[in-house]
Amino acid sequence: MTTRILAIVLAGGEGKRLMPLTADRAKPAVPFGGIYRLVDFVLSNLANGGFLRMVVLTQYKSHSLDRHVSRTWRMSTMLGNYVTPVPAQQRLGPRWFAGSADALFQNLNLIYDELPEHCIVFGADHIYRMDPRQMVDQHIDSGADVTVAAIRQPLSLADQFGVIETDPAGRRIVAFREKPKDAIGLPDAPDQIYASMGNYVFRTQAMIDALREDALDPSSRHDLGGDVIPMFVKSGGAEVYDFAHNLVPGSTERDRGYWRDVGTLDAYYDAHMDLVSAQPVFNLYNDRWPIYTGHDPLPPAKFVHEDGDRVGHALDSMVSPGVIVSGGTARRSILSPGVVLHSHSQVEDSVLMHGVKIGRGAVVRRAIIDKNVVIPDGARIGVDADYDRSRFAVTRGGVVVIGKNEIVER
Ligand code: ADQ
Repeated sequence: MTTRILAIVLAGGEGKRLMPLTADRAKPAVPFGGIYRLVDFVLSNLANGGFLRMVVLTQYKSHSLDRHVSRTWRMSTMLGNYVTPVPAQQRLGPRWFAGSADALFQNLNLIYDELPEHCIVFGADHIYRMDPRQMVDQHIDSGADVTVAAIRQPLSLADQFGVIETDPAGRRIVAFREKPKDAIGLPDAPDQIYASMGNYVFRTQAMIDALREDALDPSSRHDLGGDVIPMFVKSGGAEVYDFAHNLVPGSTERDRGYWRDVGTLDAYYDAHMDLVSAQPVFNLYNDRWPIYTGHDPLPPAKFVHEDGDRVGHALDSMVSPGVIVSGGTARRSILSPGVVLHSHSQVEDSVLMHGVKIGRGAVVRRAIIDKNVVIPDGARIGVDADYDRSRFAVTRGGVVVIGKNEIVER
């Protein structure tokens, strides 16, 4: 089955709402959970499902994304398998992709090369486990032109998603509105909507026809959700795949159906907090459906005493290789590779990215700190809201965010 299917991962999103984390990297390259990058989740889902021919369409600030994908996702080509990052090549003129549909249109040559019967087109910005085989099976059995994966979400978030209405049987899509401001709830749950996950399976010829038609339309924004999926809805060829039915090998009832769109800094932060609780709602410890990644060879994490009475320790936290907790304390936090906590430092409810150094006696609470930032001895972050707001980005939810090259003064 898999030889007739090409997987295309849309990884060109700019991720403006994740600034400053996307100041010099593409959104799918944003680190997550200490050792991963966002793109690892979709690629792992596809690889675990046996879809081993993948192209990753990149665009904005794609250097670290390209490097990560080519280094980590190198596969044996002997069996015809590959994961290839494809940068925007301006094949159709001196312009970048206008939107996700234009990104596909400009890369139709990849499809003509492979001649797959169906194309999986998945986004790269989500934290979840999904067995894509179950969606593909439904798509092939139903004969739909496109199948759209969907999940229930709160009505209050309707303007961030493609909102789907189905026929009474719950399969055929009768309306698809991209980010509506006036959505109403579902008949059986007035505070919920049925949201597109931005994951699609297309019959290839139907996709090519729709993309060509869209390309000729001067009023189109060339967006899959905004322009192309509604075309399929009109012709009656769009079906929904209900993510609630997806069962991933090794998953528990508790983490079944977990899916987070980490489009905003608060959502990104919350998804991390989902990882660190003692009974995490998203469990990374499932060796039947591993999330693959790659990082530098580093020694194991180390916890050391300093000053006699200070014992370096971490509780309800994820601690990556290369971390040294030297007489400091971490609680409910993510410590990425190479993080160092010096004596008497306290880190709570925080996400520390690669190589962050926390100075002696410093306090860090409810913060996201990007790569290699040095927090000086005695500094206090997340303690005094006015101080934080005068110096750093602070999210609506009150999380302090310190970008990659910011200098933090004491
Ligand atoms: P958004 O995420 O807002 O909504 P978009 O910004 O187009 O839509 O991103 C979709 C995916 O395509 C992301 O993975 C992004 O990285 C990628 N992408 C965006 N522009 C691209 C480009 N020019 N080239 C290559 N890749 C690009 C979408 C759907 C909604 C759905 C939500 C679910 O449009 O209907 O509800 O995803 O999160």
